[in-house]
Amino acid sequence: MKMYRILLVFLAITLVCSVAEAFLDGKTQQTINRICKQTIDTKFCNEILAKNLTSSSPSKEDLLNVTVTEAERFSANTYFFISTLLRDAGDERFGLQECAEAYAIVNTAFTEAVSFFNQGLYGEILKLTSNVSKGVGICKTDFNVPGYNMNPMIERNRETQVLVAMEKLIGQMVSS
Ligand SMILES: *[C@@H]1O[C@H](CO)[C@@H](O)[C@H](O)[C@H]1NC(C)=O
Ligand SMILES: *[C@@H]1O[C@H](CO)[C@@H](O)[C@H](O)[C@H]1NC(C)=O
Ligand SMILES: CC(=O)N[C@H]1CO[C@H](CO)[C@@H](O)[C@@H]1O
Repeated sequence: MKMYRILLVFLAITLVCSVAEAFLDGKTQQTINRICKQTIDTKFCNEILAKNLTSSSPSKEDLLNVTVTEAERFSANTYFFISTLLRDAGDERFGLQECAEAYAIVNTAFTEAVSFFNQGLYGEILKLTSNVSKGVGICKTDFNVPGYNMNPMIERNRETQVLVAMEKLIGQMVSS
């Protein structure tokens, strides 16, 4: 009886996992894997696409749409996050102030990317990626943030780099 119950739980877990995995069709999942392997955080890249796609067989444009939309949302959120950190920052404000300036640049570029996407100007999106990289470079992470063991901007910068790499890779796919 006990064995049977364990087996049942195991089956239920397997079922839930396979349903979650099987949402995207095989070809789409392959494409996504190929894109995400070229970024520095495969898991984050996969999550962005898997969680936000609404069709199981999306077009390349759908992939780009999710990417530019999420990139803008992420950078706006990061800009807001930095402003909340600045409120509590003491003497070490300088690093955070630089990151705020950096993410103003990143956010402008990601916002522009959404606007280019809506106009069908996919090639223009590629030109903005250097602005994002430059912005991320301005946000140094060699300072302490009160309340954090590790500077939270390290992770934010990494995720921004993933998003801009995705815009570049998927933008090239769509505009070629
Ligand atoms: C992009 O995605 C949004 C929803 O996230 C949707 O409203 C819009 O129609 C999409 N645009 C295109 C061109 O597919
Ligand atoms: C990109 O960077 C250039 C040079 O710094 C700047 O002139 C331009 O306004 C930026 N574009 C966007 C959309 O951020
Ligand atoms: C609109 C929407 O569902 N956005 C989600 C996209 O994916 C990110 C990362 O997994 C989620 O945090 C968002 O909620």
